[in-house]
Amino acid sequence: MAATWSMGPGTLEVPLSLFAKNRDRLADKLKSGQLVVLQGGEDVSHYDTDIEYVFRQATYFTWVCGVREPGCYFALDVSTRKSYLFVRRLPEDYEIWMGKLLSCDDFKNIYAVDEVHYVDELQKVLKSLNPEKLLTLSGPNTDSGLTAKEAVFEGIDEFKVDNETLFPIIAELRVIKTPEEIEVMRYVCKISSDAHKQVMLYAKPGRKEYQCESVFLDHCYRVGGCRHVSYTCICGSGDTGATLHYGHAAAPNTKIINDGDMCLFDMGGNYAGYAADITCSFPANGKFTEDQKLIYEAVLAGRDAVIREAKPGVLWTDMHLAANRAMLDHLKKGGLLVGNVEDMIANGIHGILQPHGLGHLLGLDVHDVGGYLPHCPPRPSGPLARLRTARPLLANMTLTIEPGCYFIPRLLNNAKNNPDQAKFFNWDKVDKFRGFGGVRIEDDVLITDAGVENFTFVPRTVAEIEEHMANGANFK
Ligand SMILES: [Mn+2]
Repeated sequence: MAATWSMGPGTLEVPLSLFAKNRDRLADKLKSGQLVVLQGGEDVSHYDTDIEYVFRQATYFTWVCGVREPGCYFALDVSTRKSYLFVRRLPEDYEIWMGKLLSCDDFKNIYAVDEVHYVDELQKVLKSLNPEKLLTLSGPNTDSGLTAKEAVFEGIDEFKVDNETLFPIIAELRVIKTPEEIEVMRYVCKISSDAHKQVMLYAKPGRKEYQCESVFLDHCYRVGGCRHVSYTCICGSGDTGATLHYGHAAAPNTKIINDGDMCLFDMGGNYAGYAADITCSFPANGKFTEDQKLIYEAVLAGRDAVIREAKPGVLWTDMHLAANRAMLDHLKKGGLLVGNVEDMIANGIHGILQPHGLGHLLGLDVHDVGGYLPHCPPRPSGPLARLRTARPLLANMTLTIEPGCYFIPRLLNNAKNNPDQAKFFNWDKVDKFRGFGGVRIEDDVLITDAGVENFTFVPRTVAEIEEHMANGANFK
């Protein structure tokens, strides 16, 4: 029986017990007589053509069984703890175009589940297990507002179906990572860190942003076996660094990097479904100006405050404010802001300079699930409403810490026209930063009993970045 999955020599061997443990944790929370049924993702065509997107599995499905192909169902019988995978019954032709047809026994070995049947046997097999109830998955993703796709199959109306019980339980289990999951996260963050370091050595004035993106993709895939990145790469430089979701189809990282630009590169690999999400900001020419140093170190002060203070029991909303305070204080000392930092916060100055939240849960989804489950603090109103969670931290959560400072023309203009906000800015200085873009520092961390374990290994201080870009020093 295959005990692991990997992308070959030199890449991480992921034990299939990772998924078995997730199933055990789930069964522990459920009752005898309940039968969990999940439907995996389907192939998606490019519009009306016969070309398909490279398949990516639904993340709840990955969590429970790690199955990497489309068109499957999965069932977990809570009474016996037995796992059932249902795969497509493929035509003989498949073998001509796609490779050897695998038997159910082959799949059993590949995914280490108890039984494998074809999807057309699903209703019959589930019936034979005589469950009191089927538990299907339905619930809101609080980042996207979309709903998890509930399992449906022919003959499901012959069962008693409960689509409410499963979602909050499985989402909460996903928030707390097991040692096996943490090992995968460490790996994908290390690969992504190394890829960022390669990008920093490659980037220079005259190169295009997308060429830097390409170096990142190459390292993650060629060295780390990451076939996917976790989200569209954001490769801003100079003023494009102030566009928070730069890199999309209408702004595809095409600017030429100029001497004097700050680069803001937000990119993360994906391995075995698990996501990294790392941002590095650095001067394109390898040497910080005084202005760049001021903004960079203000953001770094925010990052450092959270790394210092984060631990189980601490509220994420408080961490957000701690980062904001440290940043505003640094900018005040640098002469960009004037007045009392608490007054600045009361008047929303932090939301002008950093319109996004401090960070988010991280896992199989880059914005991972569980931010606002029914038992958690609700989404705050006002300036903290953009936070993707307001939860107290728990040991074995994985999150990003990503404070930033941006000079976004529209927000600066709003502040200038608002007397309650305008008074906190030294406009003679601040106006000179229009076109600067922004700085974000994003680390991926594990909350431990003692505090924080940082999975991110990139040059972070001004001295480390300059040293790395000058000499390629290898930060471990
Ligand atoms: Mn992020």
